[in-house]
Amino acid sequence: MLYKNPIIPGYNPDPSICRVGSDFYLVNSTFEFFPGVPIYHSRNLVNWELTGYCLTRRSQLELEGCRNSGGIYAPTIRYHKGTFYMITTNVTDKGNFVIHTDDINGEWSEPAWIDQGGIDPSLFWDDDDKCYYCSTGVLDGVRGIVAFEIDPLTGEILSDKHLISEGCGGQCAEGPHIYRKDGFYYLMIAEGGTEYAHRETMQRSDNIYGPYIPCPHNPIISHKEYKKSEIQATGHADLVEDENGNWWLVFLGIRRFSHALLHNLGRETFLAPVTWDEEGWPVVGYNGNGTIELVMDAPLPGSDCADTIANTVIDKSTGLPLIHADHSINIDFHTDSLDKRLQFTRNPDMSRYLLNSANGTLTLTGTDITLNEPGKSPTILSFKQPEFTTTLTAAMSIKDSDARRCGIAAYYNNDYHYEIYIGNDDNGKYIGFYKHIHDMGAELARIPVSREDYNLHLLVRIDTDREGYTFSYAIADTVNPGARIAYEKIGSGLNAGLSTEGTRTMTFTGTLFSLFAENGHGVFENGVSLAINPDENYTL
Ligand code: 6LW
Repeated sequence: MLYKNPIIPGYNPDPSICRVGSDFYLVNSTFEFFPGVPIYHSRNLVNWELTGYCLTRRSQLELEGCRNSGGIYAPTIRYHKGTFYMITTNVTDKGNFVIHTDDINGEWSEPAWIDQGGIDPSLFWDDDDKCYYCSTGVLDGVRGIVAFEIDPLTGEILSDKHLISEGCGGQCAEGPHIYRKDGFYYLMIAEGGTEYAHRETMQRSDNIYGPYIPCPHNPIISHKEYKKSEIQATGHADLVEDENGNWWLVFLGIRRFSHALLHNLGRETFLAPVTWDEEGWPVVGYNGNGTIELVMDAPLPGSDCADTIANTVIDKSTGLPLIHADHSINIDFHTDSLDKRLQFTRNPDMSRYLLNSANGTLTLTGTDITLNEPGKSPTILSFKQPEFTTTLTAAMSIKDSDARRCGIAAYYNNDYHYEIYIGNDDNGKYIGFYKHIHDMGAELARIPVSREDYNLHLLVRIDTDREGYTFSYAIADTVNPGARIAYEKIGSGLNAGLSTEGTRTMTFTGTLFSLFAENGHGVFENGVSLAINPDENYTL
């Protein structure tokens, strides 16, 4: 059965996965964004639904003053005897902590902090039910992967600490996970750093504390030498076995939007089938060299699940069955609670976000914190850009939007964003377009709104492709952006200006579409839609 990578597109890095019966659960890192650690659910590893978050309370996730790409680093999700565990690092708070729940769709516990530095913590239960912790760390001055026995409910350390690996020759041994198979302890690690040298290695031992021996064909996955591939920086993986005994690897990767070594969608979640060779070592994918493709053919699980039945189509280019995944987004404001896909930047003041399900409006009340401010929580709600070629449409009330600025941005962080907005100043209302890259920011267009149009609506349209973002607008007496209306282009910005490689500090996130308001009210009407357009054949 064919499927398309990435399976969870857009800024969804550092994936970890577990299975309970026929249900797969996957989590990602979220850095400065709140709520933290999304939980995705699937039965076929291709159609994923965002069901909620692990960190939904400030007592679990303190992001005050969090730097860009601070906060929540790589998580691990595991299930053991009726309880789910999620362990991760808040680099802005007290470091590594573990939470648990018996209901994956309910509330999670308060953090149990762990007296161990480093990042990328993981948990492993041995056959005797003992639980072990591993993460990056330094022991007796040596940097590598540290492991010890732990109480997964309290975070109490129950044994001496052991340095079990310094990696298999790459820098930055991180993202460790331990698995038990055929009498061996397998230790899988990301190495090379999360950029273009990223790769995944495997080792094994008959003792959990080692010594570990490396897989003879390490790295088990790497695009370091696969320069022609759109997919790069593959690594930070997790393994899972399905009910049919087939194994799967989820891992992060990036997609270049052109031949340049740049990516603007963030590190995304990819999937590859895994087989085990005669010596008991994992083989990732079918290329025979640890590389993967955007379209892959594999024995996906859940062939009889509703999602597979509903989404199986015939792939035109091969004539083979393919499980389609729809990554378009339709956020409706005629609801009593915010769409789960919307996230805040750092901890929000919820009094500044008001949904009115009766008239289908979302009112944002902006403070004097603008999009440009570092380390703060502006009035902003964002969802992830999942593909290169998209069209966003939205509507705003001109008369009710009295904010200094309120509108919609293509937003990476406070240093990198392009936005169209309703502006209010002493001369009245106007439509503005602004770009901010590094320490350079400018309003590049300002179009006055005539007073007789104050009762009309601003229709916003943002068209994206592999080059950039084109912002257009219309002033109309409808809130239906799909109505036959002439849109006027107001400005554009390049993907390159919102790419991770170009950020002035090391960042780990990706471009979002963001509703925002500064110094007053921004009233958004009906909802926000993001259509996915065909991505014409291109050669990198
Ligand atoms: C994450 C580390 C990494 O904790 O980048 O891809 C860090 N690997 O393992 C932030 O995502």
